[in-house]
Amino acid sequence: MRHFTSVNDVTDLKTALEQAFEVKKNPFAYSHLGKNKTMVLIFFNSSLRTRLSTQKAAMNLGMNTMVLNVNEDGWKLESELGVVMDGDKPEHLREAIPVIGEYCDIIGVRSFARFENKEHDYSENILNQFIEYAGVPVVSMEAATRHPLQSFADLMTIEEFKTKPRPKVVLTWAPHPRALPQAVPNSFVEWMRKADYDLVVTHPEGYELAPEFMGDIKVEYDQDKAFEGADFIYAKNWASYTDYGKILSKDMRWTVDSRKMSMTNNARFMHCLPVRRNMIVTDEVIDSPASIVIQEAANREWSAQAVLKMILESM
Ligand code: AN0
Ligand code: CP
Repeated sequence: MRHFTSVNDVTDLKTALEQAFEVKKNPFAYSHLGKNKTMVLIFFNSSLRTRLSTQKAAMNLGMNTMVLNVNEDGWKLESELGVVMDGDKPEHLREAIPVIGEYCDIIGVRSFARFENKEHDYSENILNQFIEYAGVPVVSMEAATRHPLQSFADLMTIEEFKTKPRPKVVLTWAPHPRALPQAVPNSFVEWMRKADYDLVVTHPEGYELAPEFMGDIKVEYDQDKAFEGADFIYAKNWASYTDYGKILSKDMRWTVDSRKMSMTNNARFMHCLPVRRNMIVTDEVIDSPASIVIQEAANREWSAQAVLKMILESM
């Protein structure tokens, strides 16, 4: 593996999962692999889990890590080509990226959708500039349209908790006060389709995800009906794709609560975190034994480590 930006960079999902469970069982077995190698993690947006789990994964492999919070510790970076740089951004990605590449062996980058222009966000302009100019492997730590390290950890978690070979997995939209990207749901759908689970997506009208992610997955607009017989409930808010970046609903009837969970097949509750309690999910559900959000977050270390290991092994 050279870069990791989507499920398409994984040649074989089964092998990737095996590697993740192997490093989970024995985290330091490959601590020689990354010796004298450095990973730089670049954040254009906030993070708790991704920054800590990815650094930890790199350290488990013997790597050194450096973190740069663009906008806070670093120069603000211009990403558009051909602009007269007379604004608040003193440096262009065209120089910054190859310079960073000189100092490290792998770059991790987090750069969310900006919701200014749909085509621009969906072209993955920033992530693709990193791939083009870094000269070293690039790992997406959530880009404009995908969050593959999250989805890989989600897949591990479902594999660990499933009680049948092909569980019913329900991705449900839930209300949130601010506009959030489609990266997590896009990626989740992409990975669940590849895993061939029985995937159902439920959301209010107007929240349809991009067709290139949904493929032939059907939307069940009735959330109660979607929950029937579910083995996993994966909650997430996202802003509208069609009416790009808009909040069309804050309908609290979509909050995941105990009544809805009681219609499932004793489903486990999942969320990528950070989660707003009593918006996305009630305290009662997230504090119940059905909730596996902490175990899910814990797997972020192992999905990242499996990815870094595969990259280091092909260097
Ligand atoms: C981000 C999102 O929805 O993409 C990150 C989730 C991992 N969430 C927030 O900004 C709250
Ligand atoms: N789930 C996730 O990526 O969390 P952070 O935004 O805290 O990294």
